[in-house]
Amino acid sequence: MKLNGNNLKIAIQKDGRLTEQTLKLLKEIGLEFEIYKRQLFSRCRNFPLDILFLRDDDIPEYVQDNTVDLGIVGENLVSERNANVRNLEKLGFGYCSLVLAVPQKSGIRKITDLESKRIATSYPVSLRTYLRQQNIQAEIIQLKGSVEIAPSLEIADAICDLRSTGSTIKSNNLKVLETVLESQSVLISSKQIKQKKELERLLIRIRADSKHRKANIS
Ligand code: PRT
Ligand code: ZN
Repeated sequence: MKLNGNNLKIAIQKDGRLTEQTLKLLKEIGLEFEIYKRQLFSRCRNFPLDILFLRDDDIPEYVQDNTVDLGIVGENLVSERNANVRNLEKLGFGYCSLVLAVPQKSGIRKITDLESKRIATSYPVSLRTYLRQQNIQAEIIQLKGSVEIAPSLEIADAICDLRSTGSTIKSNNLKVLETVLESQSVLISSKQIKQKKELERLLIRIRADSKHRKANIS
């Protein structure tokens, strides 16, 4: 099976924290499709849409470059990539915050104490922007994963990482100093979508669904 050039293309996370709820959302709005293992994409039976399964890291660029029309990712990733895309709708799942945290016994008690300190993160762009706004000069140590163990390895004085329940921060004897940004999953689109009518039809369904979900929560 090949991608259909006339169909809308949406990129979603293949296998991660957002996958289950993203698929649930697509099913809830009435899209009919099957997923088989190792398949790179699925075609909807009842809507001109192809669903591509990708690493979340690649989604903002794919949407920006118009390789795909739409994507579902965390807002944190959209800002980290400075992606030139449209944010169409917040989807109400995948909530987390990017926070600065320090060891519980650290002498760092306020943001300005971070001056000249080493901060480990997988989000260097967001952190750099934040530090610049706060007028703080610090050394950014970029790590791909396991950022929370950097202080106990003495390679950093603080970390800047995503937090949802807070249990990772706690179990690593860290405490939150400040929130850099709040995030949830978001529907993004390319700025050059051709299938405007189909997009509008899809958006109406997604907006109705997220309204319904938000109403159930409150
Ligand atoms: O394989 P792929 O590249 O697609 O996935 P990934 O491993 O890069 O990303 P994944 O699946 O971990 O996260 C995808 C998105 O989920 C993120 O970009 C966020 O938008 C969102 N999200 C929500 C989170 C969290 N909550 C979260 N808690 N992403 C990561 N975490 C990590 C955090 O980095 C830390 O290690 O969970 C740990 C902390 O969790 P708590 O609950 O202990 O606070
Ligand atoms: Zn990723």
